[in-house]
Amino acid sequence: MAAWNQATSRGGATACEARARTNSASNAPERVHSTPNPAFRADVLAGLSTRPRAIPARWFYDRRGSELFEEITHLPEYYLTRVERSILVAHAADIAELTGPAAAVIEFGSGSSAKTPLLLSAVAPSAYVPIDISGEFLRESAAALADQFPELPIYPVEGDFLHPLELPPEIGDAPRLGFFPGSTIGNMSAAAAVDLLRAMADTVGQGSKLLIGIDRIKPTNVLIPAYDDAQGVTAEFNLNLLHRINRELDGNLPVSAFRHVARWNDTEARIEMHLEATHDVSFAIDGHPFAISKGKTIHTENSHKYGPRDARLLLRAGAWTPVAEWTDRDGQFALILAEARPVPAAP
Ligand code: AVJ
Repeated sequence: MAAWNQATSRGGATACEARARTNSASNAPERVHSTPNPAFRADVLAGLSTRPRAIPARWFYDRRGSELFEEITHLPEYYLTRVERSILVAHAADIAELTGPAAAVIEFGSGSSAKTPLLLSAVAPSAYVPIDISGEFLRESAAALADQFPELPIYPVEGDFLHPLELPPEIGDAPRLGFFPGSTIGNMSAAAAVDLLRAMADTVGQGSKLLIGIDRIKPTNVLIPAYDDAQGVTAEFNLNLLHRINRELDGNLPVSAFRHVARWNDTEARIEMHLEATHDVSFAIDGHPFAISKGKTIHTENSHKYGPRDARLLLRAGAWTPVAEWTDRDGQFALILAEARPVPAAP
């Protein structure tokens, strides 16, 4: 572990826009699976009309997509989840020492993985606040965690954490520990990541901490298979986006005419996923006609990777001061603890 410097300042709470709705774990109805989502429709129609064609990666995660992603996390080639979890296990005591007891753990994205219980067991929090845009996932993961941690107060917040959110007043003035595992930040451009980090700092407030998982740059013979596995699960995950368009947006995309492509973009330091047309295709979505020629792609995901200094620079740009960092023995993945501190104007 490397600890650069530690401060104990705790600042005032947040001034937030009220974009969130807090609710208890069991009071909302199940979302109907195929409810037309106007934002999805708009992103798909716009994304297929611009060049290069691109659809935001967040639309991967319908029910089927989330199942496939869960399957990806168990693949031998997909080291990220396994390695991040091993870092959490190996350094749980160090993390707990630096974060202190009785913090309110604020998770950005509701923790369906095994990582959340690991953190909660390690830091003995006073409350757990999962934030997710999907009320359905939120309720499911909150219910699962409530079984495992019957004494822990859980206050789910349904909302978009890209914007500052109001935290549940029940957490009081407990110190706040943000948790953003999985290198999800890698899906964003550097500019969008900085905006997100600043929104997170606004949500949790000055003096709060953030434990964030960030995947590292590494050789392509490791990176490419992680995003193009031998069993074809990642290909299915990528192609599910086209199935989802057909299911939810009244599309007739010929899914079998597309193939999954994962490539390393060295200048941008990212893995890109694309869906490439294997021959000329034409189709319609909700009555809008489209054509894609053979060899052209729909860009579906970026997964940015960061060297040690890159990651710390990103955090600083996003108003977070790195405090400590843990990696696995091969330096494949980093867990970084940072603190929201005002950036001095000079020098
Ligand atoms: C959940 C965004 C971290 O980029 O590694 C996995 C998603 N895409 N395989 C990643 C993903 C293809 C994943 N994140």
